[in-house]
Amino acid sequence: MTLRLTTAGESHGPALVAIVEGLPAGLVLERDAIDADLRRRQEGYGRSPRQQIEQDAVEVLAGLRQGRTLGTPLALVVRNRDHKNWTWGMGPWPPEGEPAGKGTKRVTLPRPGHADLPGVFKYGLEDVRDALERASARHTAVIVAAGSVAKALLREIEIEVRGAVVDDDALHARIDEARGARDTVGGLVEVRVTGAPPGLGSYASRATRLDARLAAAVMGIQAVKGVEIGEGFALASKRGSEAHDEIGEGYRRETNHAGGIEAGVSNGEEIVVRAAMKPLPTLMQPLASVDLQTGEPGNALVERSDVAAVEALAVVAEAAVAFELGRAAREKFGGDALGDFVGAWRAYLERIPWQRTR
Ligand code: EPS
Repeated sequence: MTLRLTTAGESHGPALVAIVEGLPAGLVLERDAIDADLRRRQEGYGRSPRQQIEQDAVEVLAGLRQGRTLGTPLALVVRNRDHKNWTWGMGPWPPEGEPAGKGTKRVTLPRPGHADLPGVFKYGLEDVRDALERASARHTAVIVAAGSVAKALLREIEIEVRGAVVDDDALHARIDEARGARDTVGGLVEVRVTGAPPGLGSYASRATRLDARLAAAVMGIQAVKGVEIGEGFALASKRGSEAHDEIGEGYRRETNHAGGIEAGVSNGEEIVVRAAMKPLPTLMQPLASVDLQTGEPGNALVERSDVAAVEALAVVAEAAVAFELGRAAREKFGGDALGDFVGAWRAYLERIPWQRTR
């Protein structure tokens, strides 16, 4: 038993879609809780005016009846309100009538740092828009919706997941300065998971290691260029005696250099994942590029974009981590009905001598 997530959707297409497979039957989902997470993602400082157009809300098309999961694939949709301005340029079928609205002109000047150039080469495209639309971080809206569902599942076994920007008192000032300079900024976020028991994930293979899975899930978010677990890169310059967390009463640790994961398996301490976001690549003062149609030098595409999305990343990384934790929990505790899942978790906690609360 595992959780699976499949998503689809372009930034200015009709909607974003997520299908979550592997949820137990009988899990109560609250629309308001999912919508609250979607709003948190939109609220960060430095976002583009696009966020005033979008008021993200989840629609459920399958897998849920009267607020309870059926144990069948859960289909989630978040509509793009902006699509009404792009119906000619971004409709799924060949457009009719004269070009109107946005996205009607071919984009040929790839932005350094975005999907534009590698996407065009890889897929044999003539219009950069065919690459950038799917690569856009707009996609993260459905990651947050799916993560919100995973958080509901994790709460049943008393696991909480919370993302935040790493202490950065000057973040808003940095964003204002960058906006003034027609530039962009990145930043650091951290996700903390409390209540995870020891034993999630496995050292049995690369693909089952919890740290590898968390890193892949977080690195898979747009603009993330670095991920670390616990003290991560700083551990490289420590001695073993300073780097490892001694085992004490109740098999608990006083320190948490490892960030709650040893050998790819949760050890019962808080799980700590950090991510570094690069400055966003759409610049109002564009960098140099080369025109794909003429081969001549030119300035990269300039279009409406965010100055920063670090606060949004904290919410998206929280969702990505929650989904991976949910997946690891489904693998460990299984069960078709929610009660089977929770019962297996209780039985496991009775079997191990780990002291759950300090
Ligand atoms: C993005 C560019 C901007 C962002 C978008 C991500 O879109 P637009 O060009 O429509 O203003 O606003 O993020 C979202 C729409 C969102 O909801 O997060 C990009 O190029 O990745």
